[in-house]
Amino acid sequence: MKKYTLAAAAVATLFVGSASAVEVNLSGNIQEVCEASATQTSLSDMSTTTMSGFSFVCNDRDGATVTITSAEGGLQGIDSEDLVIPYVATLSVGGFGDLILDLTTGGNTGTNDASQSRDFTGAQLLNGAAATLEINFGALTTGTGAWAGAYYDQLTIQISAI
Ligand SMILES: [Ca+2]
Ligand SMILES: [Ca+2]
Repeated sequence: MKKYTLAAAAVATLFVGSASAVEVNLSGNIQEVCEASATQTSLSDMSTTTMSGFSFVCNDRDGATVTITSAEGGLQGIDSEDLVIPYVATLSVGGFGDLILDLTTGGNTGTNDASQSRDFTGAQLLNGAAATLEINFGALTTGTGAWAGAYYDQLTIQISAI
């Protein structure tokens, strides 16, 4: 008699057990960060110099393009539009390759907004890459052939997600 009672209780449990569920949706966004920064932003003695302290970070999976642009296409005389002392700017990014802006090809004539670009992969830039910028005037400022006066140029170094 006792055995029969136990079996009945087990069957009853099977029929009353129902199920229910809720779904929890998880989502979120990671903001795109594509930034260039520098700790030193001026050079005023016309010496061939390697400037450190540049860095680039970009979390776009496709990578990014880094562009360096010279406003005057050389170190321009303050009272002589487009008459320049040429130089070469070399941006070395994280050991992944050099971006070279060679402003010597036009001789002493500078073309405004001369620029050069190079692509870097997302993996190269995801955690940030340190960079150096070398400005190389060669022998042009130490020999003869450059007029006296003040000279200036402005380099813009830009990073853009691809
Ligand atoms: Ca100019
Ligand atoms: Ca992209």
